[in-house]
Amino acid sequence: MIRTHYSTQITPDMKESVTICGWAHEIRDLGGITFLVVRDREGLVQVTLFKKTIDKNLLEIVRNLSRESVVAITGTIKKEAKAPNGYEVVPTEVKVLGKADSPLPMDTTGKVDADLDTRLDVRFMDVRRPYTQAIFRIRHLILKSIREYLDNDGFLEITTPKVVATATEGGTALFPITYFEREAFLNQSPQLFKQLMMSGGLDRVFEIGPIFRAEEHDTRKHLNEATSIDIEASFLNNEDVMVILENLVKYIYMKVQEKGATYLKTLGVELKIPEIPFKRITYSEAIEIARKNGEKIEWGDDLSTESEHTIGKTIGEHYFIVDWPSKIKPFYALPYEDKPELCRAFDMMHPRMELSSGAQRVHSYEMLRDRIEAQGLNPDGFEFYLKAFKYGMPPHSGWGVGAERLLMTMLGIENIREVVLFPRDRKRLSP
Ligand code: AMO
Repeated sequence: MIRTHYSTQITPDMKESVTICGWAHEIRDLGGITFLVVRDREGLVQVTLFKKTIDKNLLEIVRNLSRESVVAITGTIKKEAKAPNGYEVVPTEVKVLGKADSPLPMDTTGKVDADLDTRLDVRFMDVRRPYTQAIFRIRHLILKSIREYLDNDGFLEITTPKVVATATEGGTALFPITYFEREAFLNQSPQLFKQLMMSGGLDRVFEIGPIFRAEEHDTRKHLNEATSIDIEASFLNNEDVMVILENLVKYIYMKVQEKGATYLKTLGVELKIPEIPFKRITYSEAIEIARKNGEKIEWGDDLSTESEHTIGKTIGEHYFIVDWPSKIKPFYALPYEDKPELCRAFDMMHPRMELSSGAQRVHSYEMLRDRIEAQGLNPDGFEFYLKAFKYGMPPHSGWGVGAERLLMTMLGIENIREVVLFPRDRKRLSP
């Protein structure tokens, strides 16, 4: 390996020679002294070349270096209170490993602002900015803490197919693809497969994976390819999985606060840990709040973005909307026995937007078949799914959370595209 240390692993008192690797962040030539600031994943290192004592060849290499070229610097450590991390490197060797052309397609120092489209076009460059990197560091912490939490709670991580034969979340938002001589689709949700595994006896499963939605609208909270965090659990009802969800959200916030302090600081975010239990309001109460605040919405309508905002403002913290009309929730949501017009579905909301949907599921074969038909779908297309309900399906419940929405609401980020490396939207298919 070329590198001996990341910038943050070096201490001012180190005696041994070190090799750091990174990008030429800044080069300042003051005549008698030349500073090269090298940036690696963890931070900045000041490399100082004193004209009087330094090897002429090294000085030439550094003076001719273009910004953002990749370098390996070997040298000794000198205490320097004014430098990042309190030390500077006096080089004995400078290698240029990857030369950068100039001018650069965007600035990486944070001194010149670039609009989001420009940044997304050269995302590899944008991710070099500490601000952008901090977002993806926190994304990593979120996913890691979810795996930790669910693993501790007895959930098995599974992976289900993304190329499928049927819709799950409504036929309109499907991406058709060619699968040899047949038509297939990109999966909208692992829904049917995670339920199959309840019949399979895995008892508690989770998946973190891509979902594809051919939604036409171009908004700040919709992607055409998103990351869904899904669970499914047997012998639990809707309330049981809501408790898992609110505990998980609190855990994630706590872990990010504990492990992500540096990145939160870079982003200028002060986290407020959500208090549990989250407030529960019924769908009818939600409609009432929206109407009282002037929204034109009828009982039985899905919540518009405006209504979500109005209700969110009134509640002011994470909350659940429960007891939805059976008609507007998918076929797999279980209607209440004593009031079948309502079902055991819930949405988990941040004041700004919906973060998750879930439900106790229908687990009777006959009822499920009827619900599929009632929603205008053809049960024949669901043969592979329905079969599992015929041969011993336990009662079960689950939910799906959008990873990007969780991240953007946590960090107060306005546009969902900021929190995906390579967003897919109505216009963007590359990079
Ligand atoms: P739903 O369709 O509500 O439910 O999706 C669950 C969560 O996934 C996120 N999400 C999206 N995020 C960004 N862009 C999109 N286009 C997008 N679509 C969905 C949201 C949403 O709350 N099968 C059910 C879950 C379940 O019942 O287990 C489902 O997919 O945060």
